[in-house]
Amino acid sequence: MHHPYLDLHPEVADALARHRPVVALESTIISHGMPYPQNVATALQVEAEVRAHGAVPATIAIMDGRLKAGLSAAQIETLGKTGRAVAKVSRRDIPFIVAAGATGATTVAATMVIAAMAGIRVFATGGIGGVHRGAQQSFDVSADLQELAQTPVAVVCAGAKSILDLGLTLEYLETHGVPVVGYRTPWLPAFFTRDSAFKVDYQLDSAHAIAQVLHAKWAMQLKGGVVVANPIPEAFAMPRTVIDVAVEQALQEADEQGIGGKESTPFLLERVCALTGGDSLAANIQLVLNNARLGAAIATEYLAIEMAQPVSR
Ligand code: PSU
Ligand code: MN
Repeated sequence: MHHPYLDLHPEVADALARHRPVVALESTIISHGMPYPQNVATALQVEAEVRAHGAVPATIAIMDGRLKAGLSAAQIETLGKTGRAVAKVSRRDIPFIVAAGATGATTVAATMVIAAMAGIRVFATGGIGGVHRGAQQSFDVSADLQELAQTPVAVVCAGAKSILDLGLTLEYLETHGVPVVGYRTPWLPAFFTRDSAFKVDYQLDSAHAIAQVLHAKWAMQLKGGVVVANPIPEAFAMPRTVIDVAVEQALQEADEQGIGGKESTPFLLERVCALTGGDSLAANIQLVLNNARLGAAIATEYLAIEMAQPVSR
């Protein structure tokens, strides 16, 4: 799909033109979600994993004012090495970064916007933003949730981190008509752990079953996306108590330092990572790879259904 502000990487353009599966990947996780150099290594490994499972990766970012679907390894290196000095771009920020000719790492929300522009329907990442704890006072609700309410992209994630209020996040998604699917689980995974105290709306056990729901939703022109929650592989899951202690401390530090707005999530991610040491980083990397594999499978199944019964746009 041609758009004057958007550059498709040749490999992505070719895949879309030939109706081959494409999986979108975000870049805030690279610049703001993991330390260098593991962030770059992980981003490249995730792309390789998508390829190994039969789809083409399209890592999304804004480079020098251009929206990009598909990056070179050098561009991924730049985003990872520059780290938090790269602008964190959510929906509201996109036109400012473009107008300034600047470079930005896209959140789940902004990645969905650009993926939809490119005609990409499936996106894999680590965790989505959500309703923050204490949102009753702070009003801190990630723009990711509102994006899921309006933009037709399926987001494969490992649930949401317990830095968030998972119950309120589910309530918000329900209000806005966004379904949460558990892949082979009835529980909402909480990123580092395979389950939480909350149930998902629907459990589906195959990529094909998920693709059928996506196709039905969009064929009926029901707007918005779907959250596909894929639990972290058992071998890499972390003890809940370890995570809980780190999250509590990170939240307290954020409160003491008056961290708010768009700084809140990157601050909490960094503190939880630092407080739990290398274990949580290793877990984080593995769950993203796991989501890349499921994303590739869903994109493949979706395309097969879409080829037989095109969604009228
Ligand atoms: N959760 C994670 N890792 C991440 C993010 C969230 O476990 O890297 C990033 C994603 O890019 C997500 C963004 O879209 O944080 C949400 O930021 P905010 O809460 O400011 O909307
Ligand atoms: Mn926020």
